[in-house]
Amino acid sequence: MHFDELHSLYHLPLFDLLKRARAVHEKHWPENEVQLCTLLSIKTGGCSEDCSYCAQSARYDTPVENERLMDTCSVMERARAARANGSTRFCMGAAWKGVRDGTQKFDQVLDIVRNVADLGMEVCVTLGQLGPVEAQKLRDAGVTAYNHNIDTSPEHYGNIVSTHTFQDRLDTIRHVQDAGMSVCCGGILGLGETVEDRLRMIEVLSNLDPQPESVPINNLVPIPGTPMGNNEPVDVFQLVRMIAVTRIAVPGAKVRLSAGRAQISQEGQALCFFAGANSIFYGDKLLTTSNPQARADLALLERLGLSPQAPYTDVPRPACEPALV
Ligand code: SAM
Ligand code: DTB
Ligand code: SF4
Repeated sequence: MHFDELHSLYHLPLFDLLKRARAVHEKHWPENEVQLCTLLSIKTGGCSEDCSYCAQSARYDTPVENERLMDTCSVMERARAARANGSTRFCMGAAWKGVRDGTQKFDQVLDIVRNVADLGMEVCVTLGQLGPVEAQKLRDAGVTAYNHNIDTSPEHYGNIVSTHTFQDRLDTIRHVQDAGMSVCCGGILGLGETVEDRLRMIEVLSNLDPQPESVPINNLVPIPGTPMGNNEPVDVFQLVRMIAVTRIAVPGAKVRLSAGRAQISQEGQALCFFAGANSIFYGDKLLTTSNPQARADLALLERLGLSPQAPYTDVPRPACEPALV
């Protein structure tokens, strides 16, 4: 969609915008379901990049303790627990600039992916930049979706990151698409951007070909010690408008109400679901920050008459499940 159209939609009276978004939502997503995704940080902190919102950049003194890449069996334990709790998508994040074929860490990630893929959930990873070879190997190992956010507008990107470019992000997304994985790509609200920046971001997302399979909308979780640590929270009605515009611009995507949900009231979240959000991160922790309690989320969905997207059940036993005696 073109920026001008997005701009007109965004500035409609709120209820008119919601009505438009709702019609698109009901056409594409009539089931009243919300996808539950569990996140796990498989390698935490010590990242070379300087993304000014991130708890895991080595450039800032944040409360995060660095942790090495997890071993396959420890990841499997967490993945099995996520599946048992009803998650249908398991997303693993690593604090890296990117990955390279032929390195030990990439081989280890491929081993993790092969094992998690056997559990039958959707498998998403976010490892930073990829080339075509790495993308193909991840796909062959069983990755279904790759998360790589553009985070903000092309114009604002240089104000929040200097160690890689907006074009680098687009190049990785292209490699993911060429390898046949779904793209999960979205952004963050609250990085000191204007409403126009947010709409430019949606313009770029909606013009990806094919459009992303999922669009995470994160609200900045301000991290002490980062340049964005004292940023003001985003107004909830601006968030709702952004969700609605995203729903209209990328109608077939899961729109994921992502980081920062713990800071949004239940009423605010309900409006986001009404506006078109149909996926959340589920479980008490995001990568390094907290998320609402799983029980509270299930209770909220029930009160709203929404159901968790049906979990996958028909799966083979995973390779490193402990033997029954
Ligand atoms: N290193 C990889 C990368 O940058 O693509 C993957 C991990 S990175 C933590 C994944 C995404 O999490 C970022 O693109 C950003 O959208 C989101 N994120 C990171 N820190 C955040 C924060 N403090 N608040 C909200 N979203 C955040
Ligand atoms: C995404 O867009 N949000 C998730 C996931 N993709 C990897 C990450 C949110 C991180 C929030 C801050 C933290 O916990 O460190
Ligand atoms: Fe954080 Fe990813 Fe940026 Fe590294 S590349 S600082 S992990 S957002």
